[in-house]
Amino acid sequence: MDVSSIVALLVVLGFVALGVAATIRLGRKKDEAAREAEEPRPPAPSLRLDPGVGAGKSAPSPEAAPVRKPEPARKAEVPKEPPAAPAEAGAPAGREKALIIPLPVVKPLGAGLERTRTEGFVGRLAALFRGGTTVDAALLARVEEVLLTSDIGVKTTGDLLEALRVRFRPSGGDLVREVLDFLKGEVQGMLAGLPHGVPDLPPPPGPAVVMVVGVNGTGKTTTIGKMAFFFKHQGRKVLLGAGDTFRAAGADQLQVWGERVGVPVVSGADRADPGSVLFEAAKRARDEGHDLMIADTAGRLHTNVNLVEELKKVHRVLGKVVPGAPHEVVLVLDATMGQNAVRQADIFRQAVKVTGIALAKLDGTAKGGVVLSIARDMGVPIRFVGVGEGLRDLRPFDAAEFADALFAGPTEGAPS
Ligand SMILES: Nc1nc2c(ncn2[C@@H]2O[C@H](COP(=O)(O)OP(=O)(O)OP(=O)(O)O)[C@@H](O)[C@H]2O)c(=O)[nH]1
Ligand SMILES: [Mg+2]
Repeated sequence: MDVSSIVALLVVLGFVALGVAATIRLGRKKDEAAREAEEPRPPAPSLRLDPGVGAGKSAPSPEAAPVRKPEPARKAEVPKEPPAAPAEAGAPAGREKALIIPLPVVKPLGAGLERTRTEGFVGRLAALFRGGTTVDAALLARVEEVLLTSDIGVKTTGDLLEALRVRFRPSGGDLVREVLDFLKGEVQGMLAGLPHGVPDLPPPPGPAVVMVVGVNGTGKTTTIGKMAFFFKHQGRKVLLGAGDTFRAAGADQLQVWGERVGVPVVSGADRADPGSVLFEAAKRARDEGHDLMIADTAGRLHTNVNLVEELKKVHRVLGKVVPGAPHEVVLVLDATMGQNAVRQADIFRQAVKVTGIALAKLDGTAKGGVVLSIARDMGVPIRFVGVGEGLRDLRPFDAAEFADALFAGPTEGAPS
């Protein structure tokens, strides 16, 4: 075979190879098309809501993602809410990530203070100053009456009145706005001295232990559920201990919250010794690598003496399992009780050293001014405020944010 024949043969072989390759590719495309025709197309990507992780001050704007207003639930019922979506349990994977709209872990404070701003002392003060131009003795006397009959406490009443008398000088603008701005500055200053907000818990590996106490019905179990959600999104591995064995269904209620948040709950039988249930819970938290254990406790026993003794015992037991525990004792107060909430706290303060307050039900009351009384008269930092019954309805307390939300306009709803 001469050279030209060999070249011709190679050219022919080349064409044959190209033809075979093209046929194979065409075949694959056909297969794909056939598969697509057989399988239903995935639905167009729908937008999912994700709670995000930046709680508190860094939470995204509430306008970006409206939060459902929860229905009020009857006492001791766990309000219905779908369990946390998988995306809530951690960072979403792959393509889903681009479709997530961040939703704050916590609800904005403004909504929770609406009634205090309109019907409470802020609204009533605004009504007094509306249309006025000067602040005379007669007006100040009426201001005193409003403050004394509100829930801000005697000490705060005296201090605010004195500040208005001595330092407030209207500049001729809108008097209501000027007074509210002045009071905002005063309130911020009054609250500034205490380390409010999320407690400084020992960092992982823990477990850090939080003991939650308070009168029955104030919102302990609900607050624990919301706290578990909050701390889980801070990256903590949370375990709950059902130490309220006195009230039938107390443990079940915590169990429901545990399922909703996606954290384990250690509980005992009804009427089991709360010390032994919480001993077991703390031990499991320690041995299984949880870095936060939150203990629920009874709000009522046969007598207050029993209650005090039981809380003391639980406190001791937690310290036996985890040295230094409990690292935080949160007293849950019911904001709708106003000044009575402060008085009710005494019994718990006799039993254990309360290191922080969670003020529940701020959304359902015009008595939000009680925050000032709690912080100043009790001298205990406010850790969280509850603004509803949903997972996200717990807000780390920030004094500046509180004063801003409290004295923000408009106050048209105020009585005149
Ligand atoms: N609107 C509103 N309701 C709340 C809030 N916190 C709790 N609640 C409701 O208050 C009621 C009592 O709450 P619980 O968590 O059961 O109170 P508790 O202190 O554990 O009560 P006991 O277990 O009986 O001692 C329930 O209906 C809760 O849904 C809140 O921040 N806002
Ligand atoms: Mg409870």
